[in-house]
Order: sequence, then structure tokens, then C-alpha cells
Amino acid sequence: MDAAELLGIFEAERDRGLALVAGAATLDDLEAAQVEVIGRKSAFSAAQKSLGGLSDEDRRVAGKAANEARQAIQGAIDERREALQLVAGAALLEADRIDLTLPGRRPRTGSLHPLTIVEREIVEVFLRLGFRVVEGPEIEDDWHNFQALNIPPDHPARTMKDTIYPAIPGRADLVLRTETSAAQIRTMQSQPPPVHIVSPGRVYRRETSDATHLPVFHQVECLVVDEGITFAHLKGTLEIVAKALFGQSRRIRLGPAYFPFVEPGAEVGVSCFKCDGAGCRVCGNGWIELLGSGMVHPQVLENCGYDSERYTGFAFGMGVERFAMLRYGVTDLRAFFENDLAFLRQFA
Ligand code: 2NL
Repeated sequence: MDAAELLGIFEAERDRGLALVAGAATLDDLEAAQVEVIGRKSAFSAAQKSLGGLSDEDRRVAGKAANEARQAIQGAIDERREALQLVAGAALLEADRIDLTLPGRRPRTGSLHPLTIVEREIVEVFLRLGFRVVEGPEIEDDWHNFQALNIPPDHPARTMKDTIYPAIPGRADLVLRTETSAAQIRTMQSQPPPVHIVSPGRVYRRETSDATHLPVFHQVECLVVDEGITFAHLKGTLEIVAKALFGQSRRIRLGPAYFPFVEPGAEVGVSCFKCDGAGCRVCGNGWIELLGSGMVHPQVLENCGYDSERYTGFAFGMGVERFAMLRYGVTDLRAFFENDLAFLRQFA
């Protein structure tokens, strides 16, 4: 090929290239145009390679034209690429655009179980009175759960009917605790009087489930031991606790009751918070039976290493479920254990 033909190719390819570049709508189009017009296998590159066959003078002129044409195309490509990148970036931004004025999606948080709410509320009353919280194991041994509490081996509460015995090989003496008193026994064993404690927690009984019975329930027990503690201290404390939980205008009443670990024992009723003692659907006769109580049996004190001639004490225990049912008007105990979110969310 002579110089005129090559000059023609460079000029024609430059014009074709500029047109292709101008028409490239995307970065991919532009890339394809570059390969086609000035790539290694392009007509342009082939023509440039054949410059070597020209005379010095022709090669100088045609070579200059080739370089100028290539620079024109490359310049157009660079310019176009920048413009297309701007467009692509703007499109990305637009696609990623979020509306900051939309309301957020609030993460769903859990809430306290109604029994936890009520248990804490009960414990809170005792904390305000200066009591300390103690906890103990739910798997107890026979001594802490029964013997220390003056419950002899032939006591009705010890038969299989009332107690759940976990199948632990070689440990026939273990039980699922039937009251949280066991934790209080452990506290008395570990320290001298005075003792002012409450022990909240789960307890277990062999029961067939119905609206008012379950094999697992919750208790808060209260224990005071010191020199000079009398029945008046028990009664005063009960009154303060009943008023704190059910309202300052409540009254309490005591009646005789038997528990092996107290002497004397008393059942405690509180005047109804709905009808104030007149009688209604909540209470029946104006009184709500609330808890069991008594003066700690001297034998229980001796079992823990306390001198029962010097020290006396009172104790009482209340059911958390019973209190929660009264508080929230729940009529079926099983509702607390079904994990029905529609039920539980009411307490959030
Ligand atoms: C009830 C009755 C009661 C106690 C619990 C107690 C604890 C020790 C010593 C003596 Cl360490 N007594 N606790 C006393 C009387 C009654 O609970 O009906 N609870 C739900």
C-alpha cells in the first residue's frame, strides 16, 4: 500500500471511530468500539504496521497522520468514558436512593413474663423493708427439703403423690424442691442470726394440671430470726406486705393453720381489693386467702444450729401465681405457661 492509501485509511477509520464513540450509549458499547477501531486486530492497527514499507519521507508524513488520528480517537474515547461513568454513577445513586422520611421498622423486643413482673413486685416490698434475697438449688436433698423443716419420714407430704423424685442414679435422696424454705435452711446453716431474708423461686409438686394446679409454680417465702421476735412482728409485717401489694386500705385476718415447720401456724386473709370486704365475684365472702405463716418451730431452729432458747422467728410463704391471677384477673393458671404471645404481650 502506498502513502495515499494509508492516509485514506487513517482518515476514514478516525471518522468511523469518532462516530462509533459518539454513538456508544454504555461503557460496554464504548469498550467494544475501542476494540473494533484501534484494537490490535483493527484495520487501523494493520495499516499502522504497514507504515514500515514506506519511504522515509512518506513514513514520516503518514506516521504523523496515524498518531494524530489515533490520539483523536483515544481522546474521544476518554472523554466519552468519563461522561458515561458520570451517567452510570448517577443511575446507581438513584437506584440506591432511600426515603429518609419513611418511619423506621421498630425491632420487636421481648417483655417480662407476668409471673416475673409480679415476683419482682413482691420481692421489691421486702427489699424496701431491708430484707435480703437468697436463692437455692431446685434439686434439693431430702434433709434440706424435709428433715430440717421438721417434716418426718411418715408425713403425708413425703409420699410419691406430692413430691417429684428425679431419676438420678445413686441419689435416691434427691427431690425437686417442694418449697423454697430449703434455700432459707441453707442460709441459716451458713450464718448466725439475725436473719431477714426472702427466697423467691420455682417449686415442684406431683399434680395433675387444671385451672388452679400445675406441677411447677412459684413462691416467695419470708423468714426473720432474731432475739425477741414475736407473733406481733409477724402480724405487723404481714399487714405492711398486704397493704403494699393490695392497697393501703386493706385489712388482714389470721386463722389457725398447721404446717410442720411452724408453731403456731396461721393462714392469712386480706380484705378484698374489689369489694373491700362486702363480698363479690372475686372473693366470695369479702376475704381473699393469701398465704400461710407462723412462728418458726424451735426444732427447725435447732436443726440449723440455732439456740431456740435464745432465738425466735417468723416465716410465711406466698404463691406468685395466685397473686398474679388476682392482680390480672386471670382465671386459668395454665395461661401463664402456654407461651401464647397474644396473652404475654398484654403485660408488655
Ligand atoms: C404456703 C405456706 C409457709 C413457711 C412457709 C418457713 C420457712 C422456714 C421455717 C419455717 Cl425456713 N417456715 N416457711 C412457713 C409457713 C408457711 O408457706 O402456703 N406457701 C405457699
